[in-house]
Amino acid sequence: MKTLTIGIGGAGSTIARLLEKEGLKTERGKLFISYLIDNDPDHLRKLRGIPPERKFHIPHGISMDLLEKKDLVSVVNLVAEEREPFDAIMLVFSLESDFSNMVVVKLAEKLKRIYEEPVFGIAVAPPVDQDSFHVNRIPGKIMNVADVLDSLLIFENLVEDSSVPPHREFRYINFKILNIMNLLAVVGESEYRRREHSEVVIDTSDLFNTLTKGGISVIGFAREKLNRGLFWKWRDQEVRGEKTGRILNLLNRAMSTLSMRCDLSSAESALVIITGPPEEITMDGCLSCVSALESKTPNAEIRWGDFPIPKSRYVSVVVMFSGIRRIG
Ligand SMILES: Nc1nc2c(ncn2[C@@H]2O[C@H](COP(=O)(O)OP(=O)(O)OP(=O)(O)O)[C@@H](O)[C@H]2O)c(=O)[nH]1
Ligand SMILES: [Mg+2]
Repeated sequence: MKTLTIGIGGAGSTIARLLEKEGLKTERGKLFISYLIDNDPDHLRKLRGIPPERKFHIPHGISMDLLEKKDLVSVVNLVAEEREPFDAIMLVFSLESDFSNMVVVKLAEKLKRIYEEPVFGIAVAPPVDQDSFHVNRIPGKIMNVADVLDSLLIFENLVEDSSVPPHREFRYINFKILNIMNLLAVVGESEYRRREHSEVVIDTSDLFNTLTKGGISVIGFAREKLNRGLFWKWRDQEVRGEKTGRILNLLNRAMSTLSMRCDLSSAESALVIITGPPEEITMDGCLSCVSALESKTPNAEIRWGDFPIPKSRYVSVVVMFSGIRRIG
């Protein structure tokens, strides 16, 4: 899947630039093409690697009228000149910032009038259990932006790994977003599609159909490095049950580190993707994941599939929930 990514505000533009710079590249070129919008021109200048013509400065405190009639019209006109074909538009921003939220709503409305492709949101949010002015306003802001987007995927600015120093926390979250988006983008890319090995093939339409409109979406990811020395094929004593156990264990880990804490029982849809070398992915493992999800999300429509990557040294599980109405 190729996405036209628009980073809005300080957080959004930093993440969008990371996606273009470190995001996957295939024969079709980069999977993320990024445009950056911010009210701080110095910040935009610092984000190297994105051509200046794809960076927009929108002055702080601009009136809504001017924003809609002038600045965002220029943004949309420039984006419309993009000749690379893409499958989705992705607006990346921080829910905390009023500036970003205003731009997202107005920009999404304009883009949806021109493009048939879905317009998704990727938002970072302050930890939901903090009691502050900003946090208390998050649910209202979610409703506001979720209304205009085809789906809103949220990442809490929360680092579960205590070895990460405070000044590296944003970087850690940004790389987490990068890794997850790379994985989602690769699903459906034909050169990576190994139909011959797959138990159940998953593609971009499964992804789009899971990302429902309204409410929020969250995602979890866990992986395990395979302990393979030289000649592992001859020495491999693992039995089938162990592989299934590993997959289920990864699912549980993925569910315990969801991108935002929320009430899963309200989810409308769920998707689980198992990746790794084909010999490590068992049908039993996949089906156990599906039943585990069924019990956690009784009302959700569940999609699943595996994504074999021959010779990969990792087995990983990605799980996504959408249409969630209750956070915290
Ligand atoms: N995950 C992540 N969060 C960030 C990053 N930079 C800032 N944030 C968070 O996002 C919040 C909003 O910051 P910005 O995106 O810079 O805000 P803005 O849209 O530029 O709006 P202003 O408030 O006008 O600067 C901050 O309070 C931080 O908590 C980043 O690189 N990654
Ligand atoms: Mg800023």
